[in-house]
Formats: sequence, C-alpha cells, structure tokens
Amino acid sequence: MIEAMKNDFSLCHPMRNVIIMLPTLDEAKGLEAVAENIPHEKMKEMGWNCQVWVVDGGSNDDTKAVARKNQFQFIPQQGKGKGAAIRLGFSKFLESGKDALIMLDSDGTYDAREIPRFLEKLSTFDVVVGDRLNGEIEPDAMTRMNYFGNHVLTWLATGMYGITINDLCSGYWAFSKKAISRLKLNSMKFEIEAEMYTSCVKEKLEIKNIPIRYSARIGHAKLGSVSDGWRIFRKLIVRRIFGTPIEAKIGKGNLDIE
Ligand SMILES: Nc1nc2c(ncn2[C@@H]2O[C@H](COP(=O)(O)OP(=O)(O)OP(=O)(O)O)[C@@H](O)[C@H]2O)c(=O)[nH]1
Ligand SMILES: [Mg+2]
Repeated sequence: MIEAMKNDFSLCHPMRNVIIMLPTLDEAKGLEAVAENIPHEKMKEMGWNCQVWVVDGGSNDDTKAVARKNQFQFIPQQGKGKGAAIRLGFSKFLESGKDALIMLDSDGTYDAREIPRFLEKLSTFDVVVGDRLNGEIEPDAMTRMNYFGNHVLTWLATGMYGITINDLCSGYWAFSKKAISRLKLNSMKFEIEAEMYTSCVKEKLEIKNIPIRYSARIGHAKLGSVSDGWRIFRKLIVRRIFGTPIEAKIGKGNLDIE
C-alpha cells in the first residue's frame, strides 16, 4: 500500500471518531481556554467527529463544572499523577473503539486550534508529536531552566534510542488506534511522555514531529523541574535496559491502572 494511503480514514467510513483527551488537576481556567479553541467545525469538515474527555486527578476547583458546561466527558482518576491519568484515558480509548486520540495539557499552553494539523499528519503517520523547541515559544512560557532541561533530555533520548524526537517532554501528541494498542507503559507521573517515546521506538511506530506554538500557562504548574527531570532521565535509562514494563511481559497489559 502506498505510504500516503496508510491511514486513509476516509476509505471505508465517511466520518471517523477522534477523542481529545485533556488531563486536569485544578485547571478550571485553563480548561475553559482550551475549550474555547477546539475547532469543532474545522474537524467536521475534515471528516472527524470529536468527543472530549477530561481525565481528572481530583481537582478541588471548578474543573468538573467547566467540563460539564462544555459537555465534555469527565473521567475521575483513582489516584494521582499525569502518567496514571494518561494510561487510564488510553485504556478507555481502546474500549471505546474510536479511531484516533489527541492529548494536550489543559493549562492553556498548547493551542487546540492546531488540532487539524495533527489530524492531517495522522493520515500518514501513527504518532504525531507537537514540537515546541523548533516552534514558537511565547516569552515567559518556559523558564530558562525548563528550556535547558527539555533540550538536554531530548538530546539524551535521541542519542540513547537512535530515533529522532524533537521535543521529548511535549504534552501535545496524536495517535492512531493502532499506535495506542501497541504502547506499553507504566509511568505514574511526568515521565509518561518519555516512556511513550521509548515505547514507540520499541514498537517501531514512526514518529512525525511538527512545530507548534507554546504559550504561558494559566494557573499553577504541578511539575517540579528537577525532581521530574530526574524521573524522566531515569525512565529513559530503565527502558533502554528493560524495553517493556514487567506487567506487559506477564500479559497483564501496559494499560493497567496502578
Ligand atoms: N489527571 C491528572 N492530570 C494532571 C496531574 N498532574 C498534572 N496534571 C495535568 O497535566 C498537565 C501538565 O501538567 P503541568 O503542571 O502543566 O506540567 P507541565 O506542563 O509539564 O509543566 P509547566 O510547563 O510548568 O506547565 C496539566 O493539564 C495538568 O493539569 C494529575 O495528577 N492528574
Ligand atoms: Mg504545563
């Protein structure tokens, strides 16, 4: 089959279904901003029905109310951690039978108006990653320390695994159903994106990097630069040595919720 037709979603169905997954922890204001920018009409024109899922880590603000108001599905997670939330969303996605999933943070840093660019690339690639480091970073969107850390971790990842990723810690990814069904993950926190990359490499899923805009966050950050940077680095090393999580090896699957 020629490359351009690899994921040709229009071949058998007139409309396909995409889930937009938004992890939240006290992001009422950010979520409102993301909601306003979701390009429903444009997606419809492109042949995609969209449903929005908010996977919440126990917010104490109005996040749930904002989700309800926008008719988003609200999925409470049992414990905490972005990694656990993402894996819960992936597992529900596979049960849902939908065709594709796009995840982005709900803090207003990523622009939901760029979703159509990801959907376009999904017709040819199984994994599309938004690249802030070669995109447009708004002043004050990233501290110097985080800018440096993101570059170092990205270089290390590419050096250790030999497959180019332009922005390892990006929170803006799109996946085909095939890609999500192949991922083997057990991350609990902010090391999840690094593990998604390592699993793509292991499963030989081709990654397409596209430059994106990155804006200053609305509300408070939950990430601790040094401690989470260390967790990400540790995950790169562990997955280099042990390619898949143990629970995947014993057949329980990568998507178990811890
Ligand atoms: N469900 C869930 N979401 C979380 C949790 N922790 C963080 N998030 C969400 O994950 C996304 C990324 O978290 P951030 O605090 O923005 O982390 P970051 O983007 O790496 O760091 P900054 O660059 O400082 O914003 C946001 O939408 C958070 O609300 C959690 O425990 N559970
Ligand atoms: Mg953020």
